[in-house]
Amino acid sequence: MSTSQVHRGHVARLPVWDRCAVMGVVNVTPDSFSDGGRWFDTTAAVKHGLDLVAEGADLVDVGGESTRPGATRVDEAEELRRVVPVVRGLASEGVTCSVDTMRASVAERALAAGAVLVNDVSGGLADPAMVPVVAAAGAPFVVMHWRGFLEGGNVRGVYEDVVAEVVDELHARVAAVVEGGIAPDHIVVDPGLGFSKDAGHDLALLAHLDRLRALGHPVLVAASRKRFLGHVLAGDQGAPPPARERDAATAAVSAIAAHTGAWAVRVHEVRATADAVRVARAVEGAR
Ligand code: PMM
Repeated sequence: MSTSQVHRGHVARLPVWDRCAVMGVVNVTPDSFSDGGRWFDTTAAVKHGLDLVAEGADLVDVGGESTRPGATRVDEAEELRRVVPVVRGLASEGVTCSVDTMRASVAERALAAGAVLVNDVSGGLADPAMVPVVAAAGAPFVVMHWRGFLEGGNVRGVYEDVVAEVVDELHARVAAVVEGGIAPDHIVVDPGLGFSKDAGHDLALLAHLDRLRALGHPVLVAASRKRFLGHVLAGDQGAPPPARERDAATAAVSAIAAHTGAWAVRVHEVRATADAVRVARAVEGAR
């Protein structure tokens, strides 16, 4: 087998994987859109994270606030209460942890508790203290494409050319984050599937991941159980299957994303995606 490999980039201070990495999701929330309420208790959440690693997750993303459309924000004390002990528990078991938060205080405390990556769906826009905190910690940072909170529908989801606009807006955001002191080799970009985007937008972005890769940063793809998959599976007339019945479709996206050079995929159900990224790697190796 040849060792030819797609160049997917490498994030400073994180382990190096020779294939697309698998980021397993632990949502410590009562209301996340796809797995809300199931891992709300600290012990159960830590156990779930360890199970995801046993199933093949390379890193585990811990979040305490749902970003579901229409979700109300949790207060800071509650988010800290949810996230920090779970990060501490997983990191103490040697798990590579990221923290999914829009709050600088939560990022800071999670980093102190052992998280090694900050995943901010607002790319630092929701909290002006976020970029300085991440820069001071020297931590890697996920910059997701974000046009604001999703209150009251999808009013910001209007594009003439979704791929060009997302690439341009991410480019500008990355420049701002670098200006704020985060080193370029610490930055991951993410198209933000489903955030101010409809199914057509999400599919166009997946079809053009190469254009995101051209930004020169590793790309994270988080399609897991999202609305656009329900839309694809339902067809034109049918009702979309519920979120937990979208895992096979999620694994299909993982294979496509891995094949197109994504650095990592973020998923709720790890097992099938762990297989998908390994198959993609084997296919690369046979080129
Ligand atoms: N989507 C959700 C949560 N966190 N993080 C990144 N980087 N990219 C995403 O698209 C993203 C995210 C949506 O919430 P879920 O955990 O309930 O699926």
